Amino acid sequence: MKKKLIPIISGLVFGLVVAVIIFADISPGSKTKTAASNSTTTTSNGDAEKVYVPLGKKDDYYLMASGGHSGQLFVYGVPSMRLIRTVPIFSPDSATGYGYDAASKKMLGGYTWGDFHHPALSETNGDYDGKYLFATDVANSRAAVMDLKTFTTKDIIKVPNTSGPHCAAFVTPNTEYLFLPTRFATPLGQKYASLDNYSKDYYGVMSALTFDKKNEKLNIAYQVALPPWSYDLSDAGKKSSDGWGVITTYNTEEATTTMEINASQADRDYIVLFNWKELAQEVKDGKYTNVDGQKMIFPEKENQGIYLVPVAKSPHGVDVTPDGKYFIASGKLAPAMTVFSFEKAFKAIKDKDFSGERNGIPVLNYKSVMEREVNPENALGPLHTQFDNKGFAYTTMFISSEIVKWNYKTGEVVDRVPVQYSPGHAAAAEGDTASPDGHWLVSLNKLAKDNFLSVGPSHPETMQLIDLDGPKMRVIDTVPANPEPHYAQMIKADKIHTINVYPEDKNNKDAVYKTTDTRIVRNGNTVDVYGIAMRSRFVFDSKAKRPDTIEVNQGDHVRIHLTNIDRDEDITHGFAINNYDLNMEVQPGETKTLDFVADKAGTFPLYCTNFCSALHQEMNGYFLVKPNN
Ligand code: RUQ
Ligand code: CUA
Repeated sequence: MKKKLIPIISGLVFGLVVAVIIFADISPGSKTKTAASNSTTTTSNGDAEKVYVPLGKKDDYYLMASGGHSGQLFVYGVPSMRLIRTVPIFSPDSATGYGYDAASKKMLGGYTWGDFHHPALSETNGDYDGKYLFATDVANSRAAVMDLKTFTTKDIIKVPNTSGPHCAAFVTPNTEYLFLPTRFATPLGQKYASLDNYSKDYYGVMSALTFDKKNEKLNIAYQVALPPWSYDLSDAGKKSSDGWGVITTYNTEEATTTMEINASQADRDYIVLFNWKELAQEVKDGKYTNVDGQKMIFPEKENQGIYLVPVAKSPHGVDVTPDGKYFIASGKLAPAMTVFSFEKAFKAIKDKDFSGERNGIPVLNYKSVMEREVNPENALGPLHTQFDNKGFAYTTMFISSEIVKWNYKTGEVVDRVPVQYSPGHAAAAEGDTASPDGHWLVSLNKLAKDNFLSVGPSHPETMQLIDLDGPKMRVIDTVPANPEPHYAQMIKADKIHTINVYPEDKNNKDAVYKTTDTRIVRNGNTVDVYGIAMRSRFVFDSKAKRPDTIEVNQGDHVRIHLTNIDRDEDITHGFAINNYDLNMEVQPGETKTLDFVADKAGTFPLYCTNFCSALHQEMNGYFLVKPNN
């Protein structure tokens, strides 16, 4: 009797377990096992400790997350996942006055928004060097550079002949170049051309930018008029593949309407494999055409360094392995990661092992270059791959909402973990350098759904911190993220050396460092104010009856130069003119200028917008504008 009961009881228990698992599977946001995985996302107390960074201690890593169509960069600390700073890059920002003061207003070039997808940290020998961060704007075709000493934008360049540099920015191992291939094809100079002549008149231009460190300026070295396809993601070769770059393409069908269907017809698209050292040599040898002042290479005319590698239809991400030996394309529409060998590609190029050509560009034989195809069971929508220090790759699965850990040398899938939900990119610690750190992976998820208190029909995105140290991946923290981190890079904190205070700049004619040097200078209709901000007052003219008042005539061109002479870290002052729609911050030691026409007559209080001292509320004065008549 007893013997018979045991199987019945164990059968019941088994049934219960199955029921729990099934229930867990259908309950959204479940924190237990899902069909997609044999890992769990359950967090325990030990996990809370792992992400807790006590007061006085700091995070180990900076996570630099692009802000998508906010045009900004979001800086997080890892493992705490705290948002530390928002750095405006492509959009004006009321909090810092970015886009209001003369220098940043000029840099923004009149644009009011940007769409920032991929940050790229500067590199030395294939490792992040902690000096600069590059950004590109899909919306208005710009590139920018941010200085990591101050976390401020230093230069923005408008890139001509370019429509939506989505698949940038990626830097070469010693930041020789920053490549910007574009998402949309247009005629050169974006001139008018009928879509009926798309294949003939349209191009997908890739730009090669250089960065002049001394002057902190971006320049365009040359451009390449690639076929009118969409260029999606890119990466630079390293070590044995240094000198090469890879770019995924879609719409090699050259569809001009209903892209969703028409750009997904062909079974194969391509990876563009190019040698930037050879392209630079071609430019040096004068093998280019001048297009609106740009050195344009037309591959069908002067091609030595560009090849096509066939890849499963509509690929998205392409990532070079840390050893520089392989590049991995992810399927988007094909549920596979395809590993290609650089060495095999170089041999195919040498042997002219081509299967044909497109637009004069040789197509390499797929079989000769492909190393392996990896299809994890039921894993759908692979998008992007990151790496650790143990030879493992981590690929995001957008449709099946998980991260797949696999060995790129054998193709063996070793672990899978569900994420909530629909990851786009992921960022591993130093994850796309020549020497990744391991430890942490952050999954950048496009949908939050039921993760947080509801804020209406639209929700934030989420970032999930995944612990890579144990035998299995474990999701140990989920935080809301500002729309929309397309990509992020994680750099070791001790590589970044910020300054505490801006040093005195004797060459800056706008700066004043002593109250007695403050003055208001009139020159015809132009009024220059050389003022200072200090705790807790403004001084515009120390000799005046009211040193904190500026008085001008209606219609005057006014330039207010303001130097913050507080030499204490974090004592930032603001300067706003009430009802004049003007504001800027001035960081310790910094000088900034507001440049405007005083077209409105009246009495306008001016005040400090950044809480700086116990008497911050008293830090105000008047801006008086005498009417014309
Ligand atoms: S993309 S979610 Cu704008 Cu980097 Cu792939
Ligand atoms: Cu200065 Cu508040």
